[in-house]
Amino acid sequence: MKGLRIILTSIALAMLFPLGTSAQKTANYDESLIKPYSLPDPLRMESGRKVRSVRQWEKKRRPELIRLFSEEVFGYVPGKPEGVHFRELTAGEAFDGKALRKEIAVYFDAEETDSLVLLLYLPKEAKGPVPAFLGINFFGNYTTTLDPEVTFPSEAQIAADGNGYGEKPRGFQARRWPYEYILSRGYAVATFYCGDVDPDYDDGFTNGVHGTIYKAKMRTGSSWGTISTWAWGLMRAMDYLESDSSIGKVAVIGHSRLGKTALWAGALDERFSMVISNESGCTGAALSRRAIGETVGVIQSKFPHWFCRNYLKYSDKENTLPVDQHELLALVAPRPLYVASADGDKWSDPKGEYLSLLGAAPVYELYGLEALKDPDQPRVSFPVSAGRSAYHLRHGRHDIVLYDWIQYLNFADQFLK
Ligand code: GTR
Repeated sequence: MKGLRIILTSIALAMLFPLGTSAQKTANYDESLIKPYSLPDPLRMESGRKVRSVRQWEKKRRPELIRLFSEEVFGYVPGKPEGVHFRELTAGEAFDGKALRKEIAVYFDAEETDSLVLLLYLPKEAKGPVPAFLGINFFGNYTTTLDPEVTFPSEAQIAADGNGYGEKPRGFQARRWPYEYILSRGYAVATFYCGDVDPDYDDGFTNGVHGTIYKAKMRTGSSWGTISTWAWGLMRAMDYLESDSSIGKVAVIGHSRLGKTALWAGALDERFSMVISNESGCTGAALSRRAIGETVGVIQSKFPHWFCRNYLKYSDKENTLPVDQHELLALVAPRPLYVASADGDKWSDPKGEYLSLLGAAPVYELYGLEALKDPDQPRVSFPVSAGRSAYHLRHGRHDIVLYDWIQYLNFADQFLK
């Protein structure tokens, strides 16, 4: 069955990307080859009417943009299922007694058919609620730290995943999660494995919560792809965090595909007090209409399951998109938003990520807030911020490193404490 689905998907993709389209071409990094484009105005309704007040934005344009991103890009995200509940699985001290560690099962239904496991570290000396960062990890909670007490996946979890869960060594991506430093700055950190919600491969829409909780049979043009599913997982993790009296304001953060996810979750769910995109690139922070580095066509030739099917219409036709990614960023307003790029990560189009942030400025300004306006991209290692928007271009490759976290913490100090 799975084999047949893969063959059918390959045939469908071959029809959508015949030889010579962008799926086969090498990426363009040449700015001079960008075709002229004009960005949709975040403050102009589909009807052509201009948005003139915060009320019009919140009541009309914001919901309209959420509908457009749901319908044409990511697929509709369902609300909170009735039976969501939590259970603490483990609790203890970590990092030489400086932190408390908890592992919490977030069950998606009353019957406990499926769940995600949230790994949460809290500074031990904290008095009162502490602000927290919430982000998904790529390979499992146990790969984010060398803390030996973090539970290794069970045989059943490994089998249900079917995507190499458990193969990476403990602490494999610990460098990306500088827990002790984040805790020392007075923040809690929470993370869960993306595959707990939806394993990251195209299985024809049956694995993850699509199959277990939603019993999906048919995938329509606007059915939720994997990024929407991960964003839904972030909201379920948030359901837990808001129930925990030791947690204050929460920033949602993500790197790369999980940065696209953080933006989409942050756009949809205003319980996230701050949103951070680390090198989210194509269909994350980067403007699609620049079609430079990874494009809408290229990304879907490799990861068709991330998006809704309607998005395929826009492969190599970015100018026909009813939205562009600056409008995804604008959906975060008036909350603090941080976008970061790396100079060696041309695939993510660093300049397009910065221009996108500028494109979101009119919505921040509608709220009477200052926003980044300088048309020149900031230099490497010179973080900039204005009002509630911030940006940096880090030196180095596609990654999330301590330098990035330091900037996020400095920015968060202004808003979350
Ligand atoms: C790449 C993909 C990017 C980015 C990245 C990642 O292969 O082309 O869009 O999401 O993966 O998630 O690391």
